[in-house]
Amino acid sequence: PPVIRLADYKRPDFLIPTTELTFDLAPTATRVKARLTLQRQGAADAPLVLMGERLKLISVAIDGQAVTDYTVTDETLTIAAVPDRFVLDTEIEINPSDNKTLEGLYMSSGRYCSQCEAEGFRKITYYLDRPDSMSKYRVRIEAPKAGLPHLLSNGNLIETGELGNGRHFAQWEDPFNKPAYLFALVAGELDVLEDSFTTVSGREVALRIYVDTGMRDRAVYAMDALKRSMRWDEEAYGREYDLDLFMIVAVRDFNFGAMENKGLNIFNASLLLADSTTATDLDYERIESVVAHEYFHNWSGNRVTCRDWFQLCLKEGLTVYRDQGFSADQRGHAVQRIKDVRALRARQFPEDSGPLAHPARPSSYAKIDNFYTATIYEKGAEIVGVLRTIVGADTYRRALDHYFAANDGTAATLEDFVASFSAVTGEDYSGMLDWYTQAGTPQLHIAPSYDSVNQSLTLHLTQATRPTPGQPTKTTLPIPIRLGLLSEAGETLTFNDGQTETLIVLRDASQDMVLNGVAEQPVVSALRHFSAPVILNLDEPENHAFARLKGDPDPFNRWEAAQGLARTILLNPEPAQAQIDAFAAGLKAALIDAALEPAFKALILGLPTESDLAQSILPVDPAFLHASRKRFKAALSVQLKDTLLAQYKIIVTPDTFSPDAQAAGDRAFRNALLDLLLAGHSRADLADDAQMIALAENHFGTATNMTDMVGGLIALMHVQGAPYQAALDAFYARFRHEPLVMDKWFSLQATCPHPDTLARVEALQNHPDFDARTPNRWRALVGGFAANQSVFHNAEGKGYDVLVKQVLMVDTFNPMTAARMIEPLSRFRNYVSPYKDGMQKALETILAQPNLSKNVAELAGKALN
Ligand code: DPP
Ligand code: ZN
Repeated sequence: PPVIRLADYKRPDFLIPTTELTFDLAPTATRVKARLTLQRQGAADAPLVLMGERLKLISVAIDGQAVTDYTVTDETLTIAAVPDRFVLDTEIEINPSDNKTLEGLYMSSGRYCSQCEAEGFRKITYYLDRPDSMSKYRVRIEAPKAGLPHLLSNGNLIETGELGNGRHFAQWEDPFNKPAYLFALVAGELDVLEDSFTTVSGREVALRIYVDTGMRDRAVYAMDALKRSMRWDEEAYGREYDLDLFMIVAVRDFNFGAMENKGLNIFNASLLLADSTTATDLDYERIESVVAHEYFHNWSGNRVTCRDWFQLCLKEGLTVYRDQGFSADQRGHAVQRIKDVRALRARQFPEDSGPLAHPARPSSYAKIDNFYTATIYEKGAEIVGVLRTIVGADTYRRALDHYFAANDGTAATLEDFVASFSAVTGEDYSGMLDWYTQAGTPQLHIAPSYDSVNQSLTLHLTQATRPTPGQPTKTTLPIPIRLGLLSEAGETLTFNDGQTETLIVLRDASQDMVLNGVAEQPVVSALRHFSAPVILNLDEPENHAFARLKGDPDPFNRWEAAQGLARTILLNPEPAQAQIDAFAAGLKAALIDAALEPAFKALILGLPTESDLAQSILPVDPAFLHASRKRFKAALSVQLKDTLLAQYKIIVTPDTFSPDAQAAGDRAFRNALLDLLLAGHSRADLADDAQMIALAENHFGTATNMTDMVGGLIALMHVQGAPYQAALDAFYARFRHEPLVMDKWFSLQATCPHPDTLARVEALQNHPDFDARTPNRWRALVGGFAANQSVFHNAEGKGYDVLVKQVLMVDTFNPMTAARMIEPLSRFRNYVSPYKDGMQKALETILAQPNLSKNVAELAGKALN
């Protein structure tokens, strides 16, 4: 497919100061009239070229005069000779009920809704559909009253009224300039949960969350999260909300998680609706963070938007960083950091080391939809964190205040963002731009050498980044390293006259750093709180990691020590018993440590996953990794049984459910304990195991919330057979009419790491409740399966066959969603045969398909290159 390049950026030839839209809604024939005021800012002879796709053009007029001299292609409307200032009227017709791309205007459960980011607005009307084309919008929606009582769009509701013939209208006006990707329209039958918020300056904002009829109670948590987000953004960033009304609508069919349309956020229902019987703690946690994320976009994204889609990370990286800060304040900094890093390593590190690696600011793309990636979002957030660590919290806040003030109402670039830091400090941060423009995860190597005579520690620091596609040579980056020292017994060691922690910024390829006053052979605790998104290689004997596990005051590095020790064992085909014993002892000490929170203990119990391990070894043999992990978990289960069981029994489930962090931490720990207990005790024919199986069945059977039900089901996966099937059937019987819970039912089965899962997934594709047109359901089954390392990587290639079939089928109607499933095949070169060849063949089969979408063609092509 043709490629768009950052280097070719040109500002638009025309400005559109105002945009007036009139919608006449009808499921198969919606009419959209657009009246645009246009002003030339480019060359005098530049034609007007508007984007438009799948639109049936009815009429065009300039300054009231019908125009017939224009050219229409599949993607554009061109009018060759136009005045310097004029009013353009167009009318088009679209078919929302037939729009399964879920971009533009479409229907979900009988309701109209829209998704315009990145380039969906061009499926609604002819327009300069690019983020630097900002306009003031007035929107009129006309529709039958029956079935469509609510007619919503951005901004403030100006007028509503009757049209006769059982029809009505609503008139909306958004006082803020915005790019087309932030436009939204919703119409339908909805229940509304109402509340209000008083801003820091005393303005009253009406808050409304619109949900499916009967679901109002499930929006209560999201409303609470919204109000906390609004307060937090005032306190942490000085950002106040700017309209009198803030609305959120939940829809079932949605390509993304959620969308920050000005004043009218639209959410995937899975990220908005929750109650204790249908949502897990993870759902609550994600709802809280996504509600915050979309709300925070009101400033980082809407008030200051992106000049072009290459700058996507400007709004996404910054907004993820902001929502992570919010979640950390709500739920605990250490636990949040561990979860964020775990997600970064699970999704971004693999992307950054494979054929789809791209910088946080890419230099070219075929479809921008393909760049809503972990790199843009998660690495983008890490880069903001790197900057903040380097300049410090106070300077960061001043720089952000400057950024919002200086760029308010504009479409900005990453240069503008970085320049705000220079503006407040007078220093040069251009090195930070390299973080945005360079792909690949830097490798940080630390070689410590201790001089006992001089009591000094020399740290030899080096950095290097491997080549990535299109970037054979790499530059060095500013890497902040938070560092402290421990004794081998795990006590904090001071250095440099009583210091306990220091921040080193490595800017060159190598640098020596000397710490003085180090009284004994130290254990280095580097990259505390994961101070930069790098891969750390630290030269040290193994007992040093045990010292950190035991006593590092930085909880992140304590968790990291356990991960590293477990990884060493898991990657060794024949680990020494002494190694396993030592790990079990270290783990036990952490589990019984009353000073550690349960949420942290749950995380420390989570051994590196098979996909984590796949990044630490070449070539990857998924069968070996699975067997190794299973064996190790079973060994720990047997060795630690008494401790695990005792801890399990200590945690009491309170009578009333609370979704708060502490209660969720207790549940997470209890479920992690159960999982490990069952990992080594799942044979019904052994008396000892029968007891543990009964425990898991009871855990599932008596669960009073979804978190514990899912925990019970996961524990029963170790058992398989009748107990597992009985639980699945009970779950289905109880929740078959709850779409969000049925998504879990599909996903749980698809992620079960048992060889029978392949046959199960093959059968589930034909289950009456499976529906590939609803992205949530499709991702639950197909995405869950593709992430299930040992099952997806089937030696006969049967797992790949399932994926190929599903991707090609979904690509015919929803390319954006289909393309996201290419990634699991992309790192085929890392795998041993026969997987390697099977994955490559799967990609070739996809690429050979006639009429492939640009989305899938771009990613499959890159993966094979
Ligand atoms: N901008 C959205 C988000 O990241 C994605 N469409 O929240
Ligand atoms: Zn976002």
